[in-house]
Amino acid sequence: MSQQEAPAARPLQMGAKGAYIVRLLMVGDSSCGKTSLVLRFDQNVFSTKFVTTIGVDYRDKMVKIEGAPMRLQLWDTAGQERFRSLTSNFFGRADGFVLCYDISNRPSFDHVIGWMRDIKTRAPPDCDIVLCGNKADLEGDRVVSTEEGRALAEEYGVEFFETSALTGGNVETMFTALAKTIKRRRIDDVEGQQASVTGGNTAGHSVGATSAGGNGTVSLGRGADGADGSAGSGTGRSCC
Ligand SMILES: Nc1nc2c(ncn2[C@@H]2O[C@H](COP(=O)(O)OP(=O)(O)O)[C@@H](O)[C@H]2O)c(=O)[nH]1
Ligand SMILES: [Mg+2]
Repeated sequence: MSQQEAPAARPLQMGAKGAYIVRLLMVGDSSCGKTSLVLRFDQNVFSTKFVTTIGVDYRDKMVKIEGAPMRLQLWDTAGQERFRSLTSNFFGRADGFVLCYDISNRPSFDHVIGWMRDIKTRAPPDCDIVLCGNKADLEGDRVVSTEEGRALAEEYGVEFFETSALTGGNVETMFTALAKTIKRRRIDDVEGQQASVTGGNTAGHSVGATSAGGNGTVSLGRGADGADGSAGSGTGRSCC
């Protein structure tokens, strides 16, 4: 992937109400918490009920990212095989993906590879991805370590968060980070505004610390060895 040239990013579509339209798809195995993450982010609620998502659900969430109004369209897909061909029709129009697994469910983590393959074959090359290990509150049942999650994210060059829809930990941070990455690639870079951004690191995709007060377990890509300064190339440029 490091050999690949970065594809030209399309500008984000501007909606009628003066906000950029950002299509985010929730993908991952059934019951890893996709619907719960969307509900936590959108309404700040959590329910223990498992309501099967049929096909695709949709919610709108307005956010302001670094001054840019963005209408996040959250497409909450069903993880079951039988819906797969239906949901994958939506891939081609996505701006970003939240690829979820459940830290207490090993197969859901093993299947990340398949989901990633789907994204890479069907999604636009300039989409951004975040890998999201959900149910971080279930520490006692954890079977996927944070390091494994982070290592896989690094391998793919995508951002990584552990979240809990139950406690709300890191949920907003994760969505905001993805929106910020998309904003930088699809608005700032496209409009050639890097030079005017203060504080350096404009290419910066990534990451690390999104400002939104992440408690808990944010961790990203290349933090550990200080390599995250290498912004522009390779790793941070997630997709596809
Ligand atoms: N402990 C815990 N349970 C969760 C969390 N997120 C979702 N769940 C539960 O996991 C089940 C499946 O969640 P759901 O959001 O429907 O998963 P989806 O199939 O991926 O949309 C439900 O019983 C939720 O209450 C979480 O962060 N922590
Ligand atoms: Mg669901």
